[in-house]
Amino acid sequence: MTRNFLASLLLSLFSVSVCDAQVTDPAPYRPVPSENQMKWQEMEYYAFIHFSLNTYTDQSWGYGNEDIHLFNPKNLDAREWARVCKAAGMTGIILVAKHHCGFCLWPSQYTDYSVKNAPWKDGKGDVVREVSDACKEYGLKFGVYLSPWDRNRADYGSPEYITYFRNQLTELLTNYGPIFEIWFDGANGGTGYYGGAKEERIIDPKTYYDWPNTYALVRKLQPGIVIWNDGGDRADLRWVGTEAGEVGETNWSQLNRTGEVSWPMLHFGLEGGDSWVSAEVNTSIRPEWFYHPSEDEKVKTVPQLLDTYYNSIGRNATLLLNFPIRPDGTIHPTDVKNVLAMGNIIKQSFAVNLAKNAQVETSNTRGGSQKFGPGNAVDEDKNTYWATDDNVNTASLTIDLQMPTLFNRFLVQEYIRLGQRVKGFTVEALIDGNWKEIARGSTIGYKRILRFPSVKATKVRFTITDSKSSPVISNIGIYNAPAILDAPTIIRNQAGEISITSDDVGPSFFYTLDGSTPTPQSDRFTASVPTDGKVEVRAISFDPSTGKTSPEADEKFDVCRKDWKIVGATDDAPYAILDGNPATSWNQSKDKKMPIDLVIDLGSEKDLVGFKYFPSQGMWGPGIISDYEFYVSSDNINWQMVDKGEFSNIKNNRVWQIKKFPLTTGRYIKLRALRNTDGNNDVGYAEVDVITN
Ligand code: FUL
Repeated sequence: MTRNFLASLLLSLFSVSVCDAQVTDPAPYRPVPSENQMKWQEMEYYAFIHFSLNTYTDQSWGYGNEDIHLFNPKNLDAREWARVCKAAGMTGIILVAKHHCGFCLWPSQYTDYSVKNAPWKDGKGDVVREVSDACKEYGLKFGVYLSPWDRNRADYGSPEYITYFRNQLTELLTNYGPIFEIWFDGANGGTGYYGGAKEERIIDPKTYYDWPNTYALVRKLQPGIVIWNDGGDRADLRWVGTEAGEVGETNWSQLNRTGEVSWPMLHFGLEGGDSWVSAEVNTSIRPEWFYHPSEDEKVKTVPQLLDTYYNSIGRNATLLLNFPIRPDGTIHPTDVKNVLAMGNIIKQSFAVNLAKNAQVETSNTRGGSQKFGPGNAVDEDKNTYWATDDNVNTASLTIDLQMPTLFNRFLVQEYIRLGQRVKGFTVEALIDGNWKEIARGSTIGYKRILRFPSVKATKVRFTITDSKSSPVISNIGIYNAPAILDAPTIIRNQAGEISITSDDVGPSFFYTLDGSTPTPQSDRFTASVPTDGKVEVRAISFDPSTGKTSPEADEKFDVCRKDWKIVGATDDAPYAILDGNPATSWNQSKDKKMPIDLVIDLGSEKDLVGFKYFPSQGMWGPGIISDYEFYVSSDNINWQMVDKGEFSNIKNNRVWQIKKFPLTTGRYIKLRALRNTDGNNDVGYAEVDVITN
């Protein structure tokens, strides 16, 4: 190396650094996340654990007078829960320390309604301790759910209860090490045991808990915590408006500090909101939160879990996935199997980043400086980023894959420490010399993952088409995930015709009607299949290009509804209730007042032992029935009430409600709505069905 060359190299290095030093960092686009929110967002995926007296009573919400002696989990081993969570790729566990029934999983000194008076470990047990210890052992973070609503406490509704609530918070936040998140559930006030008063107590969730002081206590005891609160003051995180496992595709990590939060704000965030409030998708691996043996066949399948992953973590949210614990203290093997399989597929899907350290070029780089160069977007270093000049809000970055390469996932992350900016982007692929748009999205935020059918391309062009300020991109990944086939959806319409569909592109479907396992040698579904009477339909999707089959879908249909009539119907609209399609629904007329009846003529006498109600899945005025009575009649004049009760937790989890009653013969059924989840007179139904003997 000559002296001259060395000198000029030094000079050029010097001038690069001088030049880089002159190029200032992009100014933050406010609001920006706090350090606690940042650490929490990077956790991405963690578990919820629901376990309480409800586990022993088969309830969703305990009333507050459940017998404490029921709590005796013979095989509880929190290390096993932690092992599963860790192996599934999760980073933490949030334990429900106290649900609405008031029973405490730790030996609180402020109540007798806790594990200390249960037979488990002769009253010496402490589930909170066991889970926090197990988390430490497995390198997981630990969080707690403490229900503000307490249906056991005599003082609930009075100022004394707030002291009790804060005493409990203090116990949980001082005795169990660092807590990464606290969950204050939104369900608040209503009927309950309340120390024997057995009445309804209404509180104002916004004022009753004096959230500003409660938050101050929480933050003092746990400076590293994030607060989730659906019921009261704006906290650090937000609910996404559903427990179905998805946030809006457009997802801003902002809300306004004050003012009402509407459903769209929960689901999509608020563009331009003045506070950083990120989204957490909470959903259960089964339909309900607590364990119900009747749901052993309803554990989310691997494709459903993957969908949840892409619809949460892939849309700028975190995923809080719930395991309902069984009465013996263990997680059901199906839940374990599915969550581990999901974790494996995620691991495989993102194992090889085809964009890593690839050659990249851009339409604009901030100050032409290497410090903000496009290479930062493909170096897998979360602390470096590609940025454009101020006021350059549209730009593209092209990744050269060097040779035709197969892929089906595009991952992109903004450097959110400087705020969330991007409003729109496209992904194009250079296929056989031609650019083709393969995907597009709106917001990005912390992380956005797009899925599309596999393409083989030599280059990929990522274009930001709209941004609130000059974009700052910390990471881009391109992956080829293994093909996944969803279990197909089976629908039977009122005429008894079966149809089979799925969200996948290109699979064929095979089915059986005789209860046998479907295989690619079974009947192939081509057009709707007529059926009559009770029938079990089992079906699979099949990918001819790989020979792979999907998990099986299995639907049991009761009597055919061909001859059913909705009494009083003047047009076809109410028949959405009987069309077998859970996505369509019908609402009673707006001027009716509770109680509101739906009467169905079954066409002939039937031996009835139960009924099913599937609430409307719609966003607006769905009219979800919460309290009902069910009647049977032979003549539509004399009615016998055969069941009465509540659809617990239906507001947050709009799943099939199945109610059984003693055998009653009749031709007419009447579902009487006494109350809905919004306390108004809206009543809607997606599906109503009967269970016959
Ligand atoms: C809801 C509760 O009412 C459910 O029982 C469950 O705990 C869920 C996570 O939050 O609002």
